[in-house]
Amino acid sequence: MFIHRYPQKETWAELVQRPVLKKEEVSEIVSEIFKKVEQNGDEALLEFSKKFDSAQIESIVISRDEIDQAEFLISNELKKAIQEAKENITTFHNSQQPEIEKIETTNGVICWRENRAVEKIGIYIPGGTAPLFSTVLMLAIPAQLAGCKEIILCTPPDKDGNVNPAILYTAKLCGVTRMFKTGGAQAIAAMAIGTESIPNVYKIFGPGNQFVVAGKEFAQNYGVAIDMPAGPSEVLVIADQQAIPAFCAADLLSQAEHGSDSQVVFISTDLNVFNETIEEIDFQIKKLPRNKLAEESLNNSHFILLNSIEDAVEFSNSYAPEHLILAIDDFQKYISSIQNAGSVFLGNYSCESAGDYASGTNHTLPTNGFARNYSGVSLDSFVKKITFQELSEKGLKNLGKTIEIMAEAEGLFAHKNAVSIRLKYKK
Ligand code: HSO
Ligand code: ZN
Repeated sequence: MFIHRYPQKETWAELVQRPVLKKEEVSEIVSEIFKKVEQNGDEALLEFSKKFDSAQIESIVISRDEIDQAEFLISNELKKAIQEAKENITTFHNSQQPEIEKIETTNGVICWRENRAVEKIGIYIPGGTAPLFSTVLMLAIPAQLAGCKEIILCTPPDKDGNVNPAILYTAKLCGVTRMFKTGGAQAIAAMAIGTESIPNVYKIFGPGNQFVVAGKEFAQNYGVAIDMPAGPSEVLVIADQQAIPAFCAADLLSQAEHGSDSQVVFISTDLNVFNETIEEIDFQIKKLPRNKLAEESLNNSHFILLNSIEDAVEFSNSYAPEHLILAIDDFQKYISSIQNAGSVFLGNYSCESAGDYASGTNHTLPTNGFARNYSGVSLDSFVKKITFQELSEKGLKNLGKTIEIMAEAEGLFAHKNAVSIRLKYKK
């Protein structure tokens, strides 16, 4: 934990840096994996499962039966919770459906845009210690609302060849059309290129380790789009004198437990809250099963005392956190000053976990400073917008001269003629 007491503004640029990962080695491995998947298809995926997941599986296709059995392997309580989260996420994302508005830009010239779903999308869900079935909700729900026809899911098997039933249950509930047992960069390669069993898709979504992240970057060479560039998960908490240290500590730990590379930043304008939050972290971390990961991530985290909330917001804007928690009294006053953040949590009761699971907002958000230029996943991520226009004869008469003059000035006489020929036309 790095503690900074009232650091000079000149030092902030250094504090907002994320650790830079060495990419070359990973890129080489990923490019080899893509080659193998391209050459050997399903066979390559089975081999990679043996190598990377220590799983001996016969098929990468998750059978109907396996999917249908999943609901009997999870508790009714969990099913109800997933259902409730699904409702809120559906409500929020459905409100993002656009209304088509036809605009008459000038007399007789009508323009509008219509959404069309990306027809085939792929969702990647990592395996490992935390089975992120909540990410299935965050990706499959808007995909289905947008009208994506094919929604496939890849997730790695455990060493017994099984996939977490909560992932399968949630995927079925949210309209995922086909599911496959394959993980890592090879799963990304399969969705980008296609294999005997896995259809190639047009856009790939979902989190993962550095191999998955590199795989998604590589997939773009195959004409596939990705949700956004990725990095480790982050939270920045701003706390004033009325913040509750135990809450702040819990929020910071909730992010820190994601992984040893999670980024956690705490800023306070109040010395007591600052010190007590640090004490609370020491106290709460002991009880966490994932305390080793949380501890490692906290070792690299910044705890900063600043003079004012204005300064804290300025710092946060230059850090551009994935999640920003404003545990401050008068948060309304600062909303318009927040320039760069993935998702913002207002007041003492808005914990990040709410957005991670069930309030309705999406938890797939820009990390690594990309909140400066990217939005989180939303309904828009699953559609393209097509523009339409209709000019009447009168419309072209109105606009024709303008187009002709511009075309001529660009030296493009065929363009000019496409207008002139119509203006001269006698029926
Ligand atoms: N905080 C993570 C999302 C997540 N948390 C999933 C729990 N499950 C990245 O925004
Ligand atoms: Zn989380």
